[in-house]
Amino acid sequence: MTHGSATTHRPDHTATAGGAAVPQERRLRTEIPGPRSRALAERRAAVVAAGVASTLPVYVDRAGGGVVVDVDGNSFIDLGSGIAVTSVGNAAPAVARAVQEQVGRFTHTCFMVTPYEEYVAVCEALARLTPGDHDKRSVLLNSGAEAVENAVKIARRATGRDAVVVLDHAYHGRTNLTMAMTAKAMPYKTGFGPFAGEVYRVPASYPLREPVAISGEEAARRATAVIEKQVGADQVACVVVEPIQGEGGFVVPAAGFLPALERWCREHGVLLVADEIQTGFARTGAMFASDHEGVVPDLVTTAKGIAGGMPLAAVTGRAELMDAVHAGGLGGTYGGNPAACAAALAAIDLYEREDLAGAARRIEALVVPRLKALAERAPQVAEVRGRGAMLAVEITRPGGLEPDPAETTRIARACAAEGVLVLTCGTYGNVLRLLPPLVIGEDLLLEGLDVLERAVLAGA
Ligand code: PLZ
Repeated sequence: MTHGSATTHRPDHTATAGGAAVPQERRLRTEIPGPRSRALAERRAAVVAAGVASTLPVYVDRAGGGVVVDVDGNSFIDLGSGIAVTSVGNAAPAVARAVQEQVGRFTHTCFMVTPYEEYVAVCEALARLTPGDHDKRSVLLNSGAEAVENAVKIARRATGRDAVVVLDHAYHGRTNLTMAMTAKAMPYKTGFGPFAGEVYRVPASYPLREPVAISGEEAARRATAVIEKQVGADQVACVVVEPIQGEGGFVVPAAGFLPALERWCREHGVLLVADEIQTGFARTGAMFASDHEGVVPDLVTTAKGIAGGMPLAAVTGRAELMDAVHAGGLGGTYGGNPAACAAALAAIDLYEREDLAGAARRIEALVVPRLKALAERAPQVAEVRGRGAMLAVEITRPGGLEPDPAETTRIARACAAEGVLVLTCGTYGNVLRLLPPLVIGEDLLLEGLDVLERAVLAGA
């Protein structure tokens, strides 16, 4: 079965991986997973820890543009981008070239030992692109969780306060502090405690699941009232929010929720930390999701899309807060690794020069009407939501709000069997999320939607 996808937004980005062309097509050559992937699964079972799970156990040979090709020659339409990472396309030629050039000069010195320009240049780009035109400073790290940990360190040092406030449905990582900040027990926390202290959870804004519709301002008041009663505003170092909740279900808060939280934080000397690790870098149709409502966080955490697939993360914030930390208080052996920085500079150049935020908005304009029409025909689709190329459908038992994770998994598996990679998420495991590379060809994207539609309707 071969479906060519001739038209792409940017054929330039979809053409190569490791120097060879990756045809932009959905192509199934074997059963899924195929024999080579099954053989690798056997080797894996003998040596890889069982706690590391894979959504779609096909082993990857190459990837580029909007497709992932496995070792059996099957080519999948990629609607996941490795969880919102390869937004500029997988192995984007400009990113691959920048990394190759960099690792040929030096692979590592440790910025804390002998510094280099690439780290500085990434911090310059972050100062320019993150919300707000105040003076900013950044620290570079390796993973999203590490960025969140460091944002909390900085917030505590800068305010002299201990308490950290997070929301229901939040996801912030898998390290000890970020597990405490993450809401969902299974699979992230169960059996892994005791957790870090001084982390307090308050209600989020989840419009579909409000018993009675409330405004964003009311939802923010509900949250801040809990903080004031149960924690004390003057004890709080920071409130950490994902502007659109990611792993928790692509939950877009009611309009006004984030600005109201921002105002409350300012009034009480509490830092607002926007965790833009999943939403950042053009994904939602703006450079950062905070931009949609003009929210200017004190600290922003970024990772994922920042470096086109290389491991890099950052905390960027107001100069006076960032610089409240003593010299030597922030760092790590690999933070801001030169190859990752070179990748980030190439990826950031693509976001800006190719207007990938505009590409994300075009994806939204293409996909949302299709999903809304699907919702009319499929009673298990309770809601279509999201922004830009961060879109989702929530799946419930028809006629109500009871989550249906089994139906959600069925749909994702049916898509995979037809050559389309779709991820799930949600506190209740009942959300299908679409995170296509922003450079995906339009034909390929529409073909992916056709497959998704058929998979949903098969259960309607
Ligand atoms: N904050 C908002 O989305 C990572 C997690 C996948 P790391 N999300 C994908 C999984 O099951 O581990 C994420 C995020 C937000 C923080 C993180 C953590 O980023 O780079 O995975 O540490």
